Amino acid sequence: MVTIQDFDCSYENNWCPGCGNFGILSSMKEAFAALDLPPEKLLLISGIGQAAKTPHFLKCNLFHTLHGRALAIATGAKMANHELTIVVNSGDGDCYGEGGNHFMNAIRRNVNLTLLVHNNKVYGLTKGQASPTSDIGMVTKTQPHGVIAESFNPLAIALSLGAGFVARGFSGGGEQLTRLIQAGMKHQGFSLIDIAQPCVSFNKVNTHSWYKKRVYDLQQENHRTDDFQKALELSFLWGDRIPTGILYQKKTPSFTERLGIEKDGPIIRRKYDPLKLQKVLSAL
Ligand SMILES: Cc1ncc(C[n+]2csc(CCOP(=O)(O)OP(=O)(O)O)c2C)c(N)n1
Ligand code: SF4
Repeated sequence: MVTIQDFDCSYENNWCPGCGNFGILSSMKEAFAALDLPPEKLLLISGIGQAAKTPHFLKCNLFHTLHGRALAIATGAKMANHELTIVVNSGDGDCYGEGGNHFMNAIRRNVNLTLLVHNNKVYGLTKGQASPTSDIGMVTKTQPHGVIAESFNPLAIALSLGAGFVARGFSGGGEQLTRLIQAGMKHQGFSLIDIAQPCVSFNKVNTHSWYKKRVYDLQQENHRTDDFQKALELSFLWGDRIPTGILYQKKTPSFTERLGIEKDGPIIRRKYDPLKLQKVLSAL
């Protein structure tokens, strides 16, 4: 039986005390153990940032790549070995800014992986500049007159691109966040969990207590996760009430199913045949 301790690692963690990332890390370990997923079957992939450091603090396979490029690497890894369970940790800057193009195309392809976006609404690692999800008017050191661009809405964009699992979590959500991560990982296709995460050092607006007053669980309202129109409506709800939970879920063929590569087993286990390559090259 897999336990939480199987993912423990001794790498030094220097996130600020009180950072929302700690709650996400705990829920990840709990979800992996609850799914009875052995560390060797799990691959964590991340880009650059405070959120992207998360895989360092877990004992399993990991690939720490370039800023914004985690989903591109994850797509390749899934093609090479579709039997691996892949989880991507990304920040709102990393995923929706530098990696925005990869975000859209991973959804369109329906790559079977779980994307956890630690959304603290700022660039944390580089000390608090505005990110794509900063609210209009937000004052930062580099936007002293307030952000002038409209905020990026990841849930609405994911829904409009056909994502089959779209959810919002809260880093202080404890058991609910663990449940969401488990559900996302069980979903056969692309799953997005955008996680509201306070940055205690650089976001003095969207604090832990600010979220505590506003977040509510969609399960309490008997939300139907197959209602696309309702999900789209909920994706725009941000203010006094912030919905958390699964907004929308629908199974469609995943990337590797569409490619038809699953039936012959993972590519990494197939024999290399130079003659086949020669044939392809000579036909060019
Ligand atoms: C191509 C590139 N551009 C910029 C940087 C500098 N940089 C490193 S981390 C970061 C911001 C990360 O912010 P976010 O993804 O929101 O994650 P957080 O640190 O808030 O968790 C930036 C701009 C970089 N490393 N590479
Ligand atoms: S700067 Fe913000 S995101 Fe980074 S560790 Fe500190 S609180 Fe967390």
